[in-house]
Amino acid sequence: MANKISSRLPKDFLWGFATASFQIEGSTQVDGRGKSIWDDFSKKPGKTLDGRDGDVATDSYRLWKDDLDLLVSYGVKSYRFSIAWSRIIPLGGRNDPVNEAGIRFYSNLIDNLLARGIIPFVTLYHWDLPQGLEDRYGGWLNKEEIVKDYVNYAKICFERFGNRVKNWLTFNEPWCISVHGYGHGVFAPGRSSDRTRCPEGDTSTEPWLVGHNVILAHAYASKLYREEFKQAQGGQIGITLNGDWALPYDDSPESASRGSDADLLTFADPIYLGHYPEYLKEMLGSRLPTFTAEELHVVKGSSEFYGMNTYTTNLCMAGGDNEFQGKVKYTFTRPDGTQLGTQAHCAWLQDYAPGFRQLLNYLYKRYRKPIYVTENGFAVKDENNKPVEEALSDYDRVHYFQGTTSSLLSAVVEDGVDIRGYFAWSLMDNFEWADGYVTRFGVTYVDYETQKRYPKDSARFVCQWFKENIEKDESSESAAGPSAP
Ligand code: PNW
Repeated sequence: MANKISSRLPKDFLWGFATASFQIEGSTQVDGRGKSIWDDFSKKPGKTLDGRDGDVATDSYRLWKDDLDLLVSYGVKSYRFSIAWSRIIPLGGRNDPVNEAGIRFYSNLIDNLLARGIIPFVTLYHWDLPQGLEDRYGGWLNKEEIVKDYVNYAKICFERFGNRVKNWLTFNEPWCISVHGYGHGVFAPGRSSDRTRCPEGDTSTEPWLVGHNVILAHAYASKLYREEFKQAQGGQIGITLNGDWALPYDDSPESASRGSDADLLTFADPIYLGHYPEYLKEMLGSRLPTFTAEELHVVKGSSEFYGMNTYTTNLCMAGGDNEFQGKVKYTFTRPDGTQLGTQAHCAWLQDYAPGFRQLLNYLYKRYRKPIYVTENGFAVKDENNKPVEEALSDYDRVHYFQGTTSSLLSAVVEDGVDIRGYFAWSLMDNFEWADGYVTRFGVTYVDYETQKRYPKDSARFVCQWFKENIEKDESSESAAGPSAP
C-alpha cells in the first residue's frame, strides 16, 4: 500500500475557520484595551452601511468559551484568530506599558484551544492599529516609527505566546490595508484624495507608502522571530495576502492577460522574489518607494509559506485608470451577457470555483512555497433579511464551498500543489467592516439581539467534507493500542 496515490488530503492537513479581533470581540472598553483606528472610524456617520460599530460585535471577548464549544462541535483541527494590538499595548508604542489583562485573555484562549486539541493559527495584525499611534505620528505612513513599534509588539507576542503558538501570520491583507485605508478611504483610517470622504490624504502616493511600510514591518518581525524564537519555539511565520484569480474577458488582445497580477504581485513579489513587479515600477515611477539593499535582504524570503485569502474570480480587460488593479477593468458579466457565477451579497464576489484551483497552481509555480488558504468564503444575498430558520439553509454558501473544496482537493492530489491548510471565512457572522452587520459571511448564524449562535447548513457541509477527505491518522490509533514488542 506504500505507493498508493492518495485521493485525499494528507493527514496533517490543517482545517478550520477564521475570525479577526475587531470583527468579533466587542468589549472595546474592557480590561484596559486602548482604542484602535476602527473604534472611532466606524462611529463616524456614513462609514458603515448600517451605521453600527464594533463595540459589541459577536461579544466574543465575553463569550469566547461559547466560540470554543462551537469549534469543538465542528471538529476543527485549527482556529485562525487575531490578536488586538491595543489590548496588548493600549497606546501601541515601544515605550508604552504592556497590559497584562490583554495578555491573559489571549493566553487563556490559547490554553483552552490546545486543551481541546485545536491548533491556534494567529494573526498579529488584522487592521486594528492602536489609535494612539495614528494620533502620535500618522500610523502606517511613518516608516521610522511604525516599523519599530510593530516589531516590538510582535516581540511581546512571541515572548508571551510563542511557547504555545506555532503558526504566526504577521499581517492580514496589506493590499486592503493600503488601498481601502488610504486609496478609497473606505476602511480606517479613511484617508483618500476624495475630499467628500476625507479632508486630507493623497491617493496617488499614500497607499504605496503604507504598503511599503507594512512589508518592512512584516519583514523585520519575521527576521526577529526566525533569529531569536524559531529555534527554541519550533514555529513558523508568514504573511497573508489577498488575491483573486482573473480570466480574460474575451479573446481580443485588449483582454488583459496580466489580469490577476495587480493585487497578487505587489506584495508577493518583493516578499518572495525580492523586487517589486516590473509593471508596478513602470506604472508608478518615482511614486513607488524603494528598498535599500539592506532592507531588501531582510524582505526577500521573509515569509516561510504563502498565506492566501481568496474569494472570487474576475473577468478582466485592459484599460481604465484604476492603479490599484494595475489599470485593468473587472467585470463578472461575460460578453454574451451571462454572469460568471452566483452573485454574493457584496458587489465584489461571485462564486466561480475553477478560478480557485487555477490561482493555487499559479501561486505555487511562481513562488514554490507551501500554501495555507487562510480565508475563503461567501456572503449569501439577503441572508440578513431572512428569519433565522431560513438563513440557516444557506444553499448558495454550501454550493460555494462544494466548489472550492473540490478545487482544493484537485489542486493537491491531481496538480501536486503543496497546500497545508484551509480556513473558511468565517466561523460566524460578524462585523463586516464598512458593511457593518449587513453582510454575513459566517457558517454560523449570529442573532445580534441575543448573541445566540446557530450552525448553518454550510457549517455542516464544510465539517463533513474535511472529515471525509483527510487521510485517517493511523499512527494515533495504533499509539492507543498495545505497543510492539
Ligand atoms: C477579507 N474586496 O477582506 C478580510 O480579511 C476579512 O476581515 C473580511 O471579513 C473578509 O475578507 C470578507 O470581506 C476583504 O473588496 C475585504 O475585494 C474586501 C475585499 C476582499 C477581502
